[in-house]
Amino acid sequence: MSENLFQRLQAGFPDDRGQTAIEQPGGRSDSYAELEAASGRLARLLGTLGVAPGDRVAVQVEKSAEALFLYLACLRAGAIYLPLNTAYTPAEIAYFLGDAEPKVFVCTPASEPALRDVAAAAGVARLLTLGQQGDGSLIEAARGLDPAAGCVAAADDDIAAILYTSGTTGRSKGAMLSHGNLASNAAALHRIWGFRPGDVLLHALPLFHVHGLFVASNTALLNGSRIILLPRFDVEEILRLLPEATVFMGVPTFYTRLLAAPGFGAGACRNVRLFVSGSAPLLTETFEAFRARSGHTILERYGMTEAGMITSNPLEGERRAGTVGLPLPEIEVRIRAEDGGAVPEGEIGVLELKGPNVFKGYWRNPEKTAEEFRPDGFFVSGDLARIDSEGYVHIVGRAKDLIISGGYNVYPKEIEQAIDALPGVQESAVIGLPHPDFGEAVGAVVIREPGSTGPDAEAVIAALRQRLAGFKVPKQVVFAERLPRNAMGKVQKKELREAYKQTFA
Ligand code: MLC
Ligand code: AMP
Repeated sequence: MSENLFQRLQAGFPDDRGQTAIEQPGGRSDSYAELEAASGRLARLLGTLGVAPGDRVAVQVEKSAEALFLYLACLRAGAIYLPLNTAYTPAEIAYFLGDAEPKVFVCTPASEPALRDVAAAAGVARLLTLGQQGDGSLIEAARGLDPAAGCVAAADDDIAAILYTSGTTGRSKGAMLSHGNLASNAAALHRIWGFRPGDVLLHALPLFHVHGLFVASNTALLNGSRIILLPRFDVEEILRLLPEATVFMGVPTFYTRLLAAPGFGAGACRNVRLFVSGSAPLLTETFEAFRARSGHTILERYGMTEAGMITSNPLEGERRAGTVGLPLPEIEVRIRAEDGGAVPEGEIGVLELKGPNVFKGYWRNPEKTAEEFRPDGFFVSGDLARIDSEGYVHIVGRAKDLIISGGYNVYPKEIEQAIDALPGVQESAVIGLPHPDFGEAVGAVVIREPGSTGPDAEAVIAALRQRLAGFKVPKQVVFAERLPRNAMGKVQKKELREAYKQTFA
């Protein structure tokens, strides 16, 4: 069946459209009727701005009901939604706008002065603003427009969203996700996680990544659920609101922070039926401490931007610590050597996958797309894994040089390039180090040019802050005489990780 994702979600909206769709604690609640009307007005607005199907709409805004309505409006208009992390600096935004060439860019009223020239330089036709309280020129411009906007037809392969994901070369690539990709993944999760009438989602994830936007929001909307939308993860707010929820999703940092809160226990979880974790490895000790403290077994799943969700521990049946469970329906996974060759059963190799969830390629980058697919259509994840005799997938590491800090991906190459460009620096190596809060944190080992006395650690950090999102900036910068290399001249990051592993202990 080929249908716009919005229509497929709509099929799950409650018959009584007066029921709550989005509740913002301390703010407004919007019913499903209001969600349809608000996204309709915004879809109309996109039309009046000349946005045609296939045009990109880039968005860097704080989390709000309106941000979700804008996403839905893009679906309805056939536009390609392009969400951007609020932590990105104007220098980073310049790259995304230049690469994606959106017709419209929506930013916050506060960031507009800094982004006006960036948008103009990228040739963006219209710059609009959206504040966290629904303020700004976007909603103003949509006021009074006809809410009955309808929904353009979309084929399964039509692109619904582009999500940028960094690469090992240091340049971000836009992963193109189609209506069919997102619809199939939402339907699969809805089914395997047993979504049912009355489910309430407590939503504390950002809306600009797969986890918060597609896994959490699409699945809950498809269920016609009430979504309690928090602007960010805040332990006190979670403890206050968790008793109203039946489903909660988070990155492992959410769970370690909950465990660190004295007020957290079975009482707070009394109505929750499902805790989901993903985006980074959940430590077995966290899994077990959570079970002991709350009586709940966290369900860990595994996914990535290019493919949405790939595997999940079962809802019924054993949820195994240290595993990411079994492939979702219609998704095939296999383990291969890095060169694509066979690997004996049960051994470690690179996880490859195929299914209706797998993206349509990188935006305007057919070479990179071709590199990451096997001739028989399997996508190479870059994650090292093994599949045990009962089919459970264990993610044991990464073939790609990637750090995952608090659920955000950081590609060392990008940070190394920024450090190496600083005066007085000869070279650097950026590594992920164990961190009690973020799981992994970014650390940098810097080699100064011979005879150079600067920069010092503070200067490196200050310089990087100007250019890079805060979560990418190293939490620790150390200096060394040289980097360890193998006979081929390749920096031995494993050795560095070993040497500095106690940094954040
Ligand atoms: C914030 N900071 C981080 C950070 N988040 N540093 C390292 N890693 C992180 N993840 C830094 C900021 O730059 C700032 O530094 C300081 O911490 C405080 O910022 P904050 O915004 O107030 O932090 P906080 O609200 O505590 O955020 C932490 C967090 C957040 C864990 C709640 O990072 C988060 O929501 N993470 C979830 C990411 C996510 O959704 N991932 C899904 C990707 S999808 P300074 O120095 O400037 O003060 C995907 C596919 C899949 O991976 O399988 O799901
Ligand atoms: P992203 O590019 O942000 O979509 O991040 C995807 C990456 O996150 C995957 O390739 C994995 O390396 C990692 N990831 C996601 N879920 C898990 C998990 N449950 N366990 C371990 N790694 C995970």
